[in-house]
Amino acid sequence: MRPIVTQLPSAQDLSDQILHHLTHTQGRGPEFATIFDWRLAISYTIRDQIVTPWMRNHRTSRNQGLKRVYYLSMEFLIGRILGDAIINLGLDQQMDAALDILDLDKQAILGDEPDAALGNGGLGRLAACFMESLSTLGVPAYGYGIRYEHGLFRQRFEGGQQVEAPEDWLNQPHPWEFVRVDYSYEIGFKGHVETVDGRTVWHPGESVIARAYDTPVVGWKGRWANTLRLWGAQPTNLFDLHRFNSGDHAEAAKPEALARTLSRVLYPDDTTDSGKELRLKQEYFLTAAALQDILRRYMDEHGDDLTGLPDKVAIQLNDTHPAIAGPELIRLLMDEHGYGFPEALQIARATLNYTNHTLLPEALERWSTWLMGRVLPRHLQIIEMIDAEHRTSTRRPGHVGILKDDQVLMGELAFIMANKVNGVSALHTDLVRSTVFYDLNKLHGEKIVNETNGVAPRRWLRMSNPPLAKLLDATIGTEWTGDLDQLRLLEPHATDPAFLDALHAAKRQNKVALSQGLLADLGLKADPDALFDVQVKRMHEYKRQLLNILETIALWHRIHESPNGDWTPRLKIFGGKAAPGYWLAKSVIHLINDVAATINKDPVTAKYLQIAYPPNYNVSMAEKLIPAADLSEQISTAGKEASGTGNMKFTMNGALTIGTLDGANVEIRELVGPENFFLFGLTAEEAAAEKAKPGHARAAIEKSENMKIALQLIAEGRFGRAESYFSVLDRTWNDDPFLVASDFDAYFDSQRQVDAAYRDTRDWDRMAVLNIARSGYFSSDRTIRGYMADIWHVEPAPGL
Ligand code: GLS
Repeated sequence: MRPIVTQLPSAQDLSDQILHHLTHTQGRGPEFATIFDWRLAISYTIRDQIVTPWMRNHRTSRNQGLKRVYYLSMEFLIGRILGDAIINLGLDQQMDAALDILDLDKQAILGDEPDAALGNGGLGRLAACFMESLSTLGVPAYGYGIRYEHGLFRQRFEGGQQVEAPEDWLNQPHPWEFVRVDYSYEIGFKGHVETVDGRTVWHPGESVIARAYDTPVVGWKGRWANTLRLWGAQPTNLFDLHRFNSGDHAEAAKPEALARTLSRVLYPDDTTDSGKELRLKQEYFLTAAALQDILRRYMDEHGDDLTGLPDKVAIQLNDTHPAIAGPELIRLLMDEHGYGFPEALQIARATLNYTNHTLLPEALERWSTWLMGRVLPRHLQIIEMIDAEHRTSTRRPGHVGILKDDQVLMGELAFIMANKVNGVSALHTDLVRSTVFYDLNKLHGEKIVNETNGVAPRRWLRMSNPPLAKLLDATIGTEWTGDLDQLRLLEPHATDPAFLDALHAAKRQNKVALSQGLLADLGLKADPDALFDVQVKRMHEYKRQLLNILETIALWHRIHESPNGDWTPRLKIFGGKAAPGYWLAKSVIHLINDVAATINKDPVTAKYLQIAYPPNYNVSMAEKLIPAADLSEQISTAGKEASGTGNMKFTMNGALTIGTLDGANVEIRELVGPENFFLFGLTAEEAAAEKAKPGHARAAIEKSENMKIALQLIAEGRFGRAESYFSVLDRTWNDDPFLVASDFDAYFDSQRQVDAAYRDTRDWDRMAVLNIARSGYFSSDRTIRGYMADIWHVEPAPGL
């Protein structure tokens, strides 16, 4: 492979450039510079290095007319950029030395960068990993999203309860982006549609400008960099000067405020359909801007004949959020470029693809035809045409369709408009076929493919876990970073005592670092030799943090019963945010915090059990928690978690999993070996049958001594006023839709097996090695190769 960054700068070069940017870009002398000034100067220095492969991408892709991938996503959960970019450019050692020359503290500099939190959870983080892998593999690609001024809210706890505060990452210069004033598109909403000389014309009643902000995303070894293009909304008329001059300042600024609302906030719901007009407008804003940009680039490079579009353009819709792309592309082809409906439909269908990320019914987007008709009147007409065509062509009138009960079903729309539809794990794809898209699968089964998710090993192993990365480099060489299957070379070391000691020491180093953080932030004194048991993810009933905390309570009770027993010391760590309106999830947060407050100050159990719930879980916190975990909690009700990606990160970092047969857990278990995985609980099929039994919750609770005790202790007010969690208790006894009770005993027993296994340190470490060694499949490079072959039919740029 030809290295493209031919000459890496030396430490001295870097330190000179940093000083140059400090002076000439930041306008500060070193004696006055703050951490922030230094961070910006360092970021500009690193950005300069990315520009070379970035320009090469533009030149090569354009000159050679390469096919491109366009990834449309309402979320990109990027996290911090600087550390990842340094690693990918291969500049970590030089940068360390440069910072030594300048006498700067690397951790303080990296820690000063705010997380770019333009996403809620797995779906958004997957998009960020995909962007990195596309660059690593040298595939010409653009990510398109929204430049939200406020990313995911900040979480803090007051009296154990979640309190949300706005996030403010753009309240300071963002050194990674380039504003493209020349790439601005007008986006219309509302208004009316008329036919003039046989052509349909949409006269929008409102419009805003979408302006491009580009962030380069550099791949491993700095060979290639793609663009993440985020759209910011601008008013079409900045200001009502007449009004302003007449003294009505607030009123004069209204058009601007209205437009900006569009890109102001990320919707904080995960796996629910918010169903708000603003959300529909945001989705259209992203999609319409992206499609105008894609067509402009295509016509610049290939001329005005758009029939060849699918040969040069593959568009991926990240869930249904950008599903309006189908009707919008048809609209552009028909109304702006003069194609007839059948041809436009055919071009659009050959270009678009759709990933389904969830089966939860509340997450399947539906818009009332009334709202769709009001906000996007022309699109509703086109949706009606697509629907009618589909019913006719499949000869199934009245059967499966996009329009049902005065609603537009966005999943059906995305499916019908897609060339390929994919699920995100083997089990999930099977369930896509047999449940949500049962009818469409019968009609178009060939469309559905599986692409099991993956994560970027550069960020999630090399960057976030330096002790382990160093050990891997020393043991199997460095090539694993770009070819994660090479982790297999570790297997023979699973029986090598010296290697096991070194692995244990690497894990312990991460646990010590985390313990120091927990002491500083929460005042919690953790024992680094305790089992670190971690559940971090969004708070959602189906993810069953409740199961985890109830098991903790039952365990606490058991330790009290025999305080001199041979218990395995454990630190239970929770992390995650609840959507602000999701009251049940918020009650579980409250419960966990109250239980933690009680247990952590209990002198009888202190040696054996502690709980930590650091607030504001985000990408940066994940980078600290995951490398320090011994046990990964993946305990969702089977059939509910489409894939999970945290589960993969833990495995790669040498944590063992306690989990159900859900999402990608199934594949993790198969690959690492069932003997190296703590399995419990009902299967998806059994869970569905159990749920159908009347009174299943009460029956299961009555059977479980441990669960009864846990519920009773809560009801007695041992952790706080029982009324605080009344809704949780009531739902558990009377409904329990996610089968906490049915799986409780199996989970409790499995945890005791974990206790026993952890006491045999050598054997635990051996299992950890096998988990790492067999995790290569979960690289997002593998996932992207799958999309390239099965869905996009695209090749890396020549020479990459
Ligand atoms: C999600 C699923 O819930 C996760 O299981 C999955 O790993 C992720 C990426 O495919 O997508 N769907 C969703 O709406 N949010 C998610 O995180």
